[in-house]
Amino acid sequence: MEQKDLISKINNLKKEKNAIVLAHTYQNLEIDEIADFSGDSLYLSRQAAKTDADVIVFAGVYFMAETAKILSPQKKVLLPSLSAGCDMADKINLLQLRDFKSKYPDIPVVCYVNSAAEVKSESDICCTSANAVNVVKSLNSPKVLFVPDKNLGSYVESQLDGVEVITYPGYCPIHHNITVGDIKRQKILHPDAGIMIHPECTKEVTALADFVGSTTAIIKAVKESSLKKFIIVTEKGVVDRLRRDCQDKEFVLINDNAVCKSMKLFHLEDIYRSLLNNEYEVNVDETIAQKARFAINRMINVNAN
Ligand code: CIZ
Ligand code: SF4
Repeated sequence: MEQKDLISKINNLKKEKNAIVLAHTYQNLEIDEIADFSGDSLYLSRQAAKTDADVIVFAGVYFMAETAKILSPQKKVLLPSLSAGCDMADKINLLQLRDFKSKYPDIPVVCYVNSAAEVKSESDICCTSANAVNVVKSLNSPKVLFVPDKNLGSYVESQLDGVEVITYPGYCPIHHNITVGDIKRQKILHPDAGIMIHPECTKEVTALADFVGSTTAIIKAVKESSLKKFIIVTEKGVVDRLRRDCQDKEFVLINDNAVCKSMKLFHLEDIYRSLLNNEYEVNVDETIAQKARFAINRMINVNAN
């Protein structure tokens, strides 16, 4: 089927089923053609919470679809493939969280949204990379536990005076495997480029940044900058969108491995099939959902302040 026919079939099905498509910034660019909302996980969770659609197709990874379901329990939430997992979220389960908490009793737990629903359900508050510093600050606690991303946790600590962030040893392999050598090599090749780094990278890497921020913050900073060239140190989807939206500027992806396979699973055909056959419905046990909803809503309220 030609792309334009596929797009029109998807749009018809969306109308027929009162469905919306949410697309994460790391998705294949073609998904934006039919997405109602495209952006980072914080933005998409806000859209999931306030939509009056009956069906949400999540073009993202499993924890994002779970978060949408938690926020909109009466809606049908579809993920076009159940293999779209997140290696970072898989680094901690409920038992590991309980074990971590038992070593540091009475310290609030901040849980990066890149985690399973049951991990969120036993955390005090969630955060995303866009609001992690504000979320930790909002707790007014001299110590916090931060799961599962040790890199984001240590970045947050570096941004706050007098707060100890005790991190769980998880990480995103895509970001964690980017090295100081990668940055130095690209800097030699592109000495005039701004270096824009995601805080899921190690602290040795973020130390070399001109700017550190979430995907949305990086995109905004690039658009506002007078520089013409940037080395982008996060997942490839960000570079794809910047090349599409800022054609007067030049973008270098840090290396060819900065590609999240789970995020690239979906093409327009998959969105069509998902809508047509209601594949695959994501559900969260209501007892877990209720507790996780509290942690997610608490985050959403912090960021709205
Ligand atoms: O929060 C998100 O959407 C992710 C996974 C990255 C970012 O910085 O936006
Ligand atoms: Fe998870 Fe990393 Fe992929 Fe993001 S880029 S979805 S953190 S594995």
